[in-house]
Amino acid sequence: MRLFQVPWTDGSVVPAILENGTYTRLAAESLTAMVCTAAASAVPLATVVDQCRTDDRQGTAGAVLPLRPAEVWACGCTYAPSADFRDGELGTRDGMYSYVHRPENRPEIFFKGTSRVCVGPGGPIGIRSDSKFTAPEPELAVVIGAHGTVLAYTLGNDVSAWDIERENALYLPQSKVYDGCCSLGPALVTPDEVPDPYELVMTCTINRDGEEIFRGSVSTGKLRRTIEELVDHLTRCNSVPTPTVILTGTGIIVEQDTALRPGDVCSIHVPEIGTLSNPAIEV
Ligand code: DO4
Ligand code: MG
Repeated sequence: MRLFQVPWTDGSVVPAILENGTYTRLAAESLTAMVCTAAASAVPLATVVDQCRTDDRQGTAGAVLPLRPAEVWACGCTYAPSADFRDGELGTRDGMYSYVHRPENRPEIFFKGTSRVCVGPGGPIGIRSDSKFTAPEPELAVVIGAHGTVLAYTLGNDVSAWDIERENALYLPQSKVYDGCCSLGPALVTPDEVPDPYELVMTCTINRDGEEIFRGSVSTGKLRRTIEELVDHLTRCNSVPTPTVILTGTGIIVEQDTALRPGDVCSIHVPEIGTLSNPAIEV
């Protein structure tokens, strides 16, 4: 199932399911409420959706932020290019980033924020005014409930002020958490539609003044941790609320010559999930 928050003909924003090009309104307050119901009653999100179907339909809709996560956490250096690039920029070949990349060691997991810092499709992602090198980080995002159950997948952009992180690793929270640092969407996709989350092909582009200045792609088959392992580490001794989103790390690296500038449009695409596009602004 592909689930969206969409502006409806009556002017409200409602949860809806997209099937055969038509949106069917779901009788619930929001997808966030439906995810909470699924987690609380320990049933798949698809079951809750089936209980909420109505006869109210419309053909087109512009999607907005599909979920208001209570918490967003992000995993780092789960793909080799991220660990190699970061160690390389610090002039080391096997440094602290490669250490957390190795599966025998504890993964890197950091707090990315709450829904306060999240935008949906079309919403502006932020470039800190004190950063000269802010880059998108396209990532598979997993929506989990309080007990760590995977409820849905979506796409996430872990927008990061890399120059601030590079100056000193202790600045990581400032490089990662600020207004518009995270975009999510366009849809929540139920796990039955993503039979193998390690076989997704993700593409990221940056467009500037109508010209594509960056294109990169990666398969989630290159993710060096399992989703279960990341969820297990996150929820160890840490009772996360429903809904929590985990960003699983970036396998696509944008270097300084294509750092984000205000007005750029960054798009992340995975065929099974959709396209998440966001313009960048200075914050
Ligand atoms: O180690 C810093 C953050 C890495 C990260 O966000 C990623 O690899 O996606
Ligand atoms: Mg990241």
